[in-house]
Amino acid sequence: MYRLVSGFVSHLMQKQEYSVLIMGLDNAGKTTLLEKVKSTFNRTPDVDPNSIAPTIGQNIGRITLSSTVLQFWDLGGQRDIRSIWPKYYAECHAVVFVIDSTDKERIEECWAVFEEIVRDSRVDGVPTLVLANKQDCEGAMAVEDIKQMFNKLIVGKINVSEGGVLPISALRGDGIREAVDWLFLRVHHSRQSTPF
Ligand code: G3D
Repeated sequence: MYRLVSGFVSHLMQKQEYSVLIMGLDNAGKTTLLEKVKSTFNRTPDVDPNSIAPTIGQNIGRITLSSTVLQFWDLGGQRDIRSIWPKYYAECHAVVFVIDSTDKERIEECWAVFEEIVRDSRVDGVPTLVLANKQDCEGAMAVEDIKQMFNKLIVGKINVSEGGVLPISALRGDGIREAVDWLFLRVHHSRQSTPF
């Protein structure tokens, strides 16, 4: 009887884990985002942005929200590293694609890379959130313009069943809670809603 009850209790206490991939071009602000998510939700001190080095391989961060664990994977964005991204697709529950809103020169490359991700059948039905980062910078592309590009270039062409675009400043922390709330709500309804 004790075993039965303790088994039931530990089942109730068990946290469901979901995996979120953070992708985007190099310099988009992926690692800064991950560090800000960790410091916001784990109440750890902010990391000095100057100490953030380019990602070789991956950075991982976990946060716990009530009975849910979100595990974030910050995959490096340099061209030669992007080829490893697809290896993670089959196991992910959500995709975050970070855009440097100040980098108008690379916006086409950015959408091309994004399109390649969402065209992959392994991310079919996976909630996909585009974050228009660096909104604190003067001259940054407005989120409305980025949404329009998203609608024109992406929606309708490919199957993004659950997509969204939100403005953030990873450096200042603006919009971080809204972005995590968006993910939290959707991972539970994701195609691959079976947690790890
Ligand atoms: P990456 O992991 O996508 O390659 P990083 O990008 O997180 O390393 O960030 C690249 C640069 O952009 C860093 O500046 C970082 O401080 C800056 N950055 C990231 N997010 C923001 C933001 O929201 N606002 C502003 N103003 N800058 C941001 P450095 O100078 O270290 O290259």
